[in-house]
Amino acid sequence: MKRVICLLIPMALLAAACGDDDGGTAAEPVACEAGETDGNLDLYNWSEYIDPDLIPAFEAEYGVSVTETFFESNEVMLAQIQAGGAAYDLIVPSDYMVSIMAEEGMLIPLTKAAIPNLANLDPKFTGLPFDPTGDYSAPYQWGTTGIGFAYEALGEDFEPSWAVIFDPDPSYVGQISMLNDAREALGAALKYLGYSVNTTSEAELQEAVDLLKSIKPAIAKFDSDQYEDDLVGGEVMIAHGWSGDFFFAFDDTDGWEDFGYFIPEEGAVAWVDNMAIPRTADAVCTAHTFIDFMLDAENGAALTNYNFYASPNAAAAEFVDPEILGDESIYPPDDVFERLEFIADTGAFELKFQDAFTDVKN
Ligand code: SPD
Repeated sequence: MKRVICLLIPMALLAAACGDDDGGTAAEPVACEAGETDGNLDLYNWSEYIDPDLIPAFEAEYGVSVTETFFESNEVMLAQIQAGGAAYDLIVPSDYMVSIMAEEGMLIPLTKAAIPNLANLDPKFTGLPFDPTGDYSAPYQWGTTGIGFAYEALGEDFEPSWAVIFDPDPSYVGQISMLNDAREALGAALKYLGYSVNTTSEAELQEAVDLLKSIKPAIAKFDSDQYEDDLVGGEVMIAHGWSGDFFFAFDDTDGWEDFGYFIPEEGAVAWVDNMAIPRTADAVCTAHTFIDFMLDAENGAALTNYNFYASPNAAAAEFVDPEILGDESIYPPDDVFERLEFIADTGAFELKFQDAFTDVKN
């Protein structure tokens, strides 16, 4: 059975879990200069994550074209990069996935001299544990994972708890969606149970599996792609998902009065998505130039003003819509931030998370 499951999982996760945990051979840095381009850019990103005006602006400024392809989970992206089909030049992995890919030698070290706008980063977003030297990645956006809801389901006065999902009211049973993402869905269950999202205890993980299985009849679907549209479209009443995706959908449909988002009181996941260059990239210098372009103060602000995720770019703050900057659901205050946990690379235990989630869904 283990062997079958191993075959369904990206090789980098297997490397640790199935015995080869030595990591891959490190990729060599490429000599690029600031503003240099060496071909068109193939960008592999999460969907609805970039202000569409920024792509033509980059193309016009640098005389290259950008092709965007989308992924909906870190593991899908990892598997695609390993399959080696398209040679993506720039990817946007989350924190723990940067660590996994760097460890496996899948990322080209950044030539920092080609990215002068790294200086714009908020120091809080440099030296992060998943890439302590910043050699492999540059932060793109950050946010939280919580619960989007229809006021029709929860009313105005409710307990902001994961119980909304794990002990659901019969009135909205069957109208709940959860992220189709092992670390996030199990992470939510672990938080509700009072455990770390980065547990490496098989017993705790099993409790999370049992909990998710017990509420499966209440779950309409596991989905990471259109849950926010399902919420504002009335297909579900409660959705587990990423902060900015909800706000984007509320804004898009004028739904601010009917829908809301909260970070559960038991604690939740915070994450940072990052720009990184896979070792299979063709246009490595263009990728560096694109990273620099995205770290420009006004371009960084345009991102946040478009996708409602928080910016790691300190210089961008003056150009971010003050309403967004002051919104505590987007920029959580310190007391909320203290309850958040970043997903970390659990090494050999990653495979157990993937197996456990397969078990939940089957
Ligand atoms: N629509 C863009 C969503 C980006 C979400 N990335 C979050 C990953 C957290 N593990």
